[in-house]
Amino acid sequence: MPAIAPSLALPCQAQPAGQARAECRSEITDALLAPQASISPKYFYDRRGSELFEAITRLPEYYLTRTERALMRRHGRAIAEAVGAGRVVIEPGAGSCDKARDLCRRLAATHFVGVDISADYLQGAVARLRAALPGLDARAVGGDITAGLRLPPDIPGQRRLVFYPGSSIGNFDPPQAVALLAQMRALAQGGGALLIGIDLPKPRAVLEAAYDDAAGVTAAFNRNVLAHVNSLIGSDFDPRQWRHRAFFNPVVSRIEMHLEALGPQRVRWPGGGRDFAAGERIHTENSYKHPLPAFTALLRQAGFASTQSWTDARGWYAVVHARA
Ligand code: AVJ
Repeated sequence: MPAIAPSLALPCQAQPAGQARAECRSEITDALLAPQASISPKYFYDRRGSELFEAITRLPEYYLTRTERALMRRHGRAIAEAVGAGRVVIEPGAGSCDKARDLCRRLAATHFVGVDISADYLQGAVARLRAALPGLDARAVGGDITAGLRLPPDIPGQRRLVFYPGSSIGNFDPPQAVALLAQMRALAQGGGALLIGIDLPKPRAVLEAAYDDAAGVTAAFNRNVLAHVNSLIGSDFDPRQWRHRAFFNPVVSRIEMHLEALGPQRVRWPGGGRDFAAGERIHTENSYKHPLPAFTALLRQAGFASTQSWTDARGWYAVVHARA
């Protein structure tokens, strides 16, 4: 499995100190020392990285967030009908819970479980959700669905809806995506379902602009991963010496993000280091753009049966409902 895919384990900052931390360290340094150096995209999201991602979602070029929101509004009634009322909504990577609020209201959901690595931020968001929807039993769970999730014991096992918006599934290579989807299906067994957002293939110029915006926010987001890695492993990357690169790779239908050394770089960390030649790259992210039929094939491989989907007029994005 390429090191670039977010590993199916907790990122460093969520690990307790000690041995796990050492494992994280070597996970990062092993990837940096591989012939093709890489950093997993899960390390984008420190505090600054999360803020930069929020800013990305508001960029004119980054159509994903607003296209998904418009789709969910436009087809809200049909989606609610397909999903059914009175659901237990479980959202991995819930973050601000903004998307969950509209959905839970429409579905008259009974329960909401937000799951996120950064539990502190999530607590606040879930508290706001509770205030907005007083009938909803809303909980915050710190953790990562990819690491095998443990839900509070009083969360009903029936009528669950796993909600995974935002096209985050695109960060995973197809075999890993299937493994993650299968875990979501296991979570929703017993009459449950998945509601997931995916970004679709579209003209290359549109895709590349979305990942290399004119204001340079995505470039700052990409370079910030080096500052985060510095704080995690004690390395001395100079983010200003690395250039943001984002391009569509049509062979595997994905956007790739890399950081390219502006000049020769000597990077050191406790116990090791690496020299990079001018122009050498560190691969930081893949963002797959599966055609809808290819994605439903992944869902079938993960064991999901019937699927129903909604797409915007331009065919840029889809929301898919799949029964577990
Ligand atoms: C959060 C994974 C959906 O791939 O579009 C945005 C992350 N990277 N700009 C995406 C991201 C660069 C985003 N996901």
